[in-house]
Amino acid sequence: MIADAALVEAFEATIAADERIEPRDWMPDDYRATLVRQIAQHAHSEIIGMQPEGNWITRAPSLRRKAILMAKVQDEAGHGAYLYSAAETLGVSRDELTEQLLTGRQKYSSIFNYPTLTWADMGAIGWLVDGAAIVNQVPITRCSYGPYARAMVRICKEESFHQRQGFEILHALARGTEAQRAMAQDAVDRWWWPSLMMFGPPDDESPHSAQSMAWGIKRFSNDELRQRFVDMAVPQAESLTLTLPDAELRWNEQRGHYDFGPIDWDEFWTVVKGNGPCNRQRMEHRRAAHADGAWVREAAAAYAAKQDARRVAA
Ligand code: FAQ
Repeated sequence: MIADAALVEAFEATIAADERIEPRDWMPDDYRATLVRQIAQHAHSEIIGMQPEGNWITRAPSLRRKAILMAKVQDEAGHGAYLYSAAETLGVSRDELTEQLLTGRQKYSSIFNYPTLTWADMGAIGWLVDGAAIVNQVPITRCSYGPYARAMVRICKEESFHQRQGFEILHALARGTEAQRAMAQDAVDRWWWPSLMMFGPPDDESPHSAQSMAWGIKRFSNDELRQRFVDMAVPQAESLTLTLPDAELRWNEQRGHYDFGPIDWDEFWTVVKGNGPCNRQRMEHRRAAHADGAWVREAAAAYAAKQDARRVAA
């Protein structure tokens, strides 16, 4: 009992001092569970997030565009791998996490349940989806859990590059033929609102925010980060000479921020509950990829066992 109180006190002192909790440290069960939930959801998002863009690798308009897109999709796989490793430091195995995704017990980001209909969607995903991801993730570099914070440093650097390449795709299309420009505008029109939804429900309907902020897992609320993203995107849209599909979007001198129109939260929850345009397709694809990869996992395990046996014999 006395030891428990000392452990709680040490944990709280670390959080209060804005220092990092490391895997060896004692932590409350709920803190651990919250981190597993968020990091796993984040990792699954990176892996499922490879599908919408993977869809365009064979149809990229030039060799240069194809090479860049392939590198981006590979980066997302890498982000998934770092994040699964960060989650494993909390005592869950990668197999368990994969199982939870495949059985629908853990989530992935709503955004990856929308279809990629044209090449311009590669631009809109890079600019808006990676842009929103950066705004959300830069504060996580200061998350109270060390392995998650450190994983996020490299991830954010790569996401910044992704965002620029998306912007550059749209920049080229917006200055291209009339049809290319229309394609760019259509992609932005379709991806704008789902990108705003990425930040999660409004603060007064976000069950986890208050506790996650008290623990230093989240540094800003969902609405604060959403506003930061809108403020960043509006001038960038102007420089692209594209419009954002919101008639209520305007600068509010008093607030020092852009006002924006209401978000369709019914659409968000429909997608989160599994009934978005591509939820079933994404999960079927993920399940098939997992089954197809069984022989690779078996071969890797057999090779590792052989290496271990050699080491023991030596
Ligand atoms: N989608 O109480 P809150 C990327 C759920 S970026 C689905 O506010 P929390 C890069 C939430 O889980 C995308 N579900 O929850 C990339 C909870 O449900 P639960 C990934 C959502 O955790 C770019 C419930 O709603 N980024 O992959 C969503 O405090 C391009 C109540 O919500 C991250 O995961 C949503 N959008 O705040 C890859 C960032 N929002 O679990 C490829 C890290 C909320 O109780 C291509 N995560 N929910 O059943 C976070 O910052 C937080 O988890 C939030 C949600 C802000 C997403």
